[in-house]
Amino acid sequence: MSQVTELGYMGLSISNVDAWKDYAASIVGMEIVDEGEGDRIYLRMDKWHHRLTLHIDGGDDLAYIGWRVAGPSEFNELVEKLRLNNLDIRVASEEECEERRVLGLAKTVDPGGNPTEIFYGPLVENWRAFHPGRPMFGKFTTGTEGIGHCILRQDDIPAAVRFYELLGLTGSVEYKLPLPGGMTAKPYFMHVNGRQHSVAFGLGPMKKRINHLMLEYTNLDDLGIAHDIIRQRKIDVALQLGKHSNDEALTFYCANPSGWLWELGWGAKKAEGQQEYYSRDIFGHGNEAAGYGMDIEL
Ligand code: MBD
Ligand code: FE
Repeated sequence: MSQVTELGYMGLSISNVDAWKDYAASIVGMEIVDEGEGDRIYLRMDKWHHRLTLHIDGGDDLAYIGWRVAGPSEFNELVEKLRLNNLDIRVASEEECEERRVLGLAKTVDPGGNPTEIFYGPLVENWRAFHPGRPMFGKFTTGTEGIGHCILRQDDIPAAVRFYELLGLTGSVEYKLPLPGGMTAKPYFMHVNGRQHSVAFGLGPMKKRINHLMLEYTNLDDLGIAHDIIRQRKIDVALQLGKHSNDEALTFYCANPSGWLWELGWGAKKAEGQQEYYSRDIFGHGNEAAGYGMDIEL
């Protein structure tokens, strides 16, 4: 089937590499890999060569998002399907594949203008144990569920839904949230594997391409320790600890050194087949630091 299987990797534009190394490793627990290229470092979350690439180019935003497909025939089918739907998609050179450490790669842009890559065959360094940047009780939840989920900027919601449905994701509105001024936010959540959602959008206008990246720990204590360190260091928390109604994950949202959010979580339930919607979260998620595009009452 020509559909993506997981949110496999992400490229982030950053400016302050020292702050990012400290944040990713000492707080969140990722493994830093520096191969001496000078313009980038890699972040490991499991045995893959990397899951995140930090490009030191001053952008402080999402650079690209990488969706995995199973193998070459699924890759060819999906590229063909996107072309038949009038999308501009370019199959990348061998050099570009090497750069991403994958066997096959194509590049396009989603309707929100977010650079989007389709790939198969990531380099998995099975011989190199994941070595967290700080002691961890458990691991990051990846495997068949990808690295996590993200909220992306989309100006044309129906166009975004069509695009992600072409990639093989399904989903729709999962919340109706009253906004000040009598408006209602109706965010969309879409999934493609066991993760309750891999991509979401429709929470309102955004300054950056990405509002947040959600990462999940397998062990609650790793979330607690990340939360302790964030609080000790007085790093901005946009949404306090709380539990979402859709994925039932215990999460909080903290600012990263590029000024957007990472949602750190634990305990998400798996995607279900039938549609539901909610008008609030289960508990918590109180608003704290403002200005991160999460000034909504959940
Ligand atoms: C999420 O992961 C989220 O970020 C929001 C805003 C609502 C429900 C689940
Ligand atoms: Fe989220």
